[in-house]
Amino acid sequence: MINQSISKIFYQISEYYAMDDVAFKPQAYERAARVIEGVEDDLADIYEKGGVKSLMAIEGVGQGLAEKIEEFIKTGKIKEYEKLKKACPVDLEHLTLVQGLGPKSVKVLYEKLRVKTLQDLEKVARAGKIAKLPRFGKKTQDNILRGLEYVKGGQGRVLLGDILPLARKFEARLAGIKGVSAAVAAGSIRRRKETVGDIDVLAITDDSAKAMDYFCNIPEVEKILAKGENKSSVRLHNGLNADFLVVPEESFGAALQYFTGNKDHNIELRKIAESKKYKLNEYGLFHGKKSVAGKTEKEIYEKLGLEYIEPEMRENTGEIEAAREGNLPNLVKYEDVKGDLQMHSTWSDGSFSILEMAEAAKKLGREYIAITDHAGYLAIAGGMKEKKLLKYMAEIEKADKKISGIKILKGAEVDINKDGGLEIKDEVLAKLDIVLASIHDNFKMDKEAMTKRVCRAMANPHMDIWAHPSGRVLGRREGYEVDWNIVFKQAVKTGTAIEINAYPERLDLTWQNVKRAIAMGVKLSIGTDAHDAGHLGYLELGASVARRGWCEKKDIINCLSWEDLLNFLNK
Ligand code: DGT
Ligand code: CA
Ligand code: CA
Ligand code: ZN
Repeated sequence: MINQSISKIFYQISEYYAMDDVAFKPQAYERAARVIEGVEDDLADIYEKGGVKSLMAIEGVGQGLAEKIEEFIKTGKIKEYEKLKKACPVDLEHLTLVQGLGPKSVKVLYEKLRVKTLQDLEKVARAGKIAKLPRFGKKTQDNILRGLEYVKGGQGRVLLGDILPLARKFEARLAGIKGVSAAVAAGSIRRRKETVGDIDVLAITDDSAKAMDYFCNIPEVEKILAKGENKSSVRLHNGLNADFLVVPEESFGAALQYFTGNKDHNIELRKIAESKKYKLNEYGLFHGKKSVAGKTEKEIYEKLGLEYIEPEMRENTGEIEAAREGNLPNLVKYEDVKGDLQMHSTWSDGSFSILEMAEAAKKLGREYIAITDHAGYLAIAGGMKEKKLLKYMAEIEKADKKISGIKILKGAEVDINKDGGLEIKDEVLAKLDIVLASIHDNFKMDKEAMTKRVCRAMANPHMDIWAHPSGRVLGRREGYEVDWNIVFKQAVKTGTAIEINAYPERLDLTWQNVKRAIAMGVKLSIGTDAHDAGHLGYLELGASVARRGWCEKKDIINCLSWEDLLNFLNK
């Protein structure tokens, strides 16, 4: 599959042109890079079947870009990229991961200090050399050092959204092998943690050797690290390790429990077992030598005097106590989420038309969606002002009339300005069905000022949802600081919902804050923030954050019926 390589190169070309403020090209390359990331078929196959023309059928790919793709397929290189890279030979892919380091700063750091890699960057920052550069200063240097720590901390982990499809592929393929009666990806994937360190797959089979051979030879494997009778470890081409374990049927529940974790949850369970004179391990729950449970997780929890705890909640943050007291929440189910409340179209920085997004959402079974293109000053993202916004609303109404079986809300994602004002006039906001508001600039305000900014925005009666609340981007930046207590109180008081952004690198509100928010009575909303029809499937990632944060149906406005949702929005 060459799509990923081409997408990466296009992103970098985009950044190279952004270094020099070239017009249009950065946006064109970035958009194509994003679309290509989501294309399911191999570009090489598409090209083989229909040549440059068929590549041009891809959204955002015109003749020029299609020819670049052709060049890569034929020669393994793109000359334009090689030229740019030669002029500024830096590790753009990783350097731009550091918060606050845009392409332009990367260029200056290369020209003045010869910074090419993350290691170089760390060296000059620690030596205090960045602080001495004009327009950088000590504060920027400190920020770069903090950003570096964050990037390093995330290295070796991948986003759940990137790995879940692969984990499911493994499960399905293994389940199709003769003799295999169950195959489940356990570990952090089963708990739906936002980032994943490795893939842990368990299976029951009556032919262990066959399953092991199969697993060690799947096309994704780069190298076999260890191969045994019941356990193997491999390294995948994507850099992750995968562990594969075969367990007997009577121990499956115990193994699944053990390898789902997390570790702290397991340690607590083991303590409870000991207090009841049992012994708990990956083979079962034992009384002396006698197994008293092990086939299913349920019977293990039961024997320990606990209600069954869903995997997403197993983080040792109070779930065991709640299970003992019969106080677990009635956790929201994935299928309870009826609609998607944030997505973008070609009216701002999305890749698909309003109708195309609606059709794709309908195919996925959504009952309603909100189209929420950027409005305000975010020019890079095609932010609309009032006049265009009115035309856009008419277009949504048209699409809504045209399509049946799914309802479309007229929405917008409006910029919150530095003072907490919304960047669109109230009289126009009043015409929208749903108003999301979010922070896209001035991230580095101090906590108090940021808290005031958000509270003031929420006080605007037109604002329905605060979108991607902390602004965190996994592996890139931690998110800004607000006083969550104050903000949650204000959300309740003003009836503003807070978003769980389902985009794989955001998953923000974080599950930890979800838990605090709903305990205070805050209502939450889930939005995929899709910029491409291929992103609409992320909704389940948002639901997984809700489940990790102990949400019930009543906490999530996407679980409301269409009528009740309208009532909520009209309040
Ligand atoms: P990851 O892979 O870093 O995203 O996180 P996990 O949770 O998948 O961790 P991993 O793959 O190291 O181990 C899988 C599970 O195995 C883990 O969630 C709990 C269990 N486990 C691993 N090491 C220990 C241990 O030392 N004690 C106990 N009780 N359980 C362990
Ligand atoms: Ca793992
Ligand atoms: Ca593991
Ligand atoms: Zn946004």
